Amino acid sequence: MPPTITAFDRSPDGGKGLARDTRVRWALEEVGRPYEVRLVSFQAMKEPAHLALHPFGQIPTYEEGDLALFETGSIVLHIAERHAGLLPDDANARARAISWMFAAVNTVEPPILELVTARILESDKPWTKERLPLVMDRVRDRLKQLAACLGDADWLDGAFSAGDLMMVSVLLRLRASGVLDEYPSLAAYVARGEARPAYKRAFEAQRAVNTR
Ligand SMILES: N[C@@H](CCC(=O)N[C@@H](CS)C(=O)NCC(=O)O)C(=O)O
Repeated sequence: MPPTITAFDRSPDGGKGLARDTRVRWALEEVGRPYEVRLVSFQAMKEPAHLALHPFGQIPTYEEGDLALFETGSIVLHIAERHAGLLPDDANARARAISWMFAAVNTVEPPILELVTARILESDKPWTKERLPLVMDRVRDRLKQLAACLGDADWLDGAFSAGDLMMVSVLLRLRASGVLDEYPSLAAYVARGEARPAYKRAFEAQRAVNTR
């Protein structure tokens, strides 16, 4: 039985691939694992049946046999640990790739989410004008550090891994702000991720749902 993931029945981004089911679709495409998708409305996400799968009433979730997971980091790690293609065989390299997964969601994504919140959800608040430059500075600090780590390499640590998959997914949320273009090596890194056939399949699959 293929795993089943959940996704928005209509993503607020209209199919730009920023909803987090795209990361999970991408991981499944990278390892060549077919999957099914159950679409949920905002209302259904807050009802008991979905809350039993996701304590915070969000998407995506992942169900496979009697296993139910939430949180994209854990879902992508689960997929990467069970199928070849997203984590190196060498134990130390594997541990480093997992560190990059955590860094993506724990260190790089938080200031990016702050920026998205300030630009979109809080754009009409009187204090946003003053706050935005501070939030931008925090994002730029992280991008500068990340660009220094990447250097002129294609991927963060050797071959493409689940760490890159998570990092590219997180950075994609910055595109609309224009700040990613201030760091050409990171913009090129994200473009390399998007050019992967598995990413393209994942993107098209979520777009088909959101433009139907
Ligand atoms: N840390 C979680 C975040 C999940 C999340 O924020 N999901 C969003 C969609 S991308 C959601 O369901 N938002 C609706 C809501 O929170 O009500 C993860 O990585 O899975």
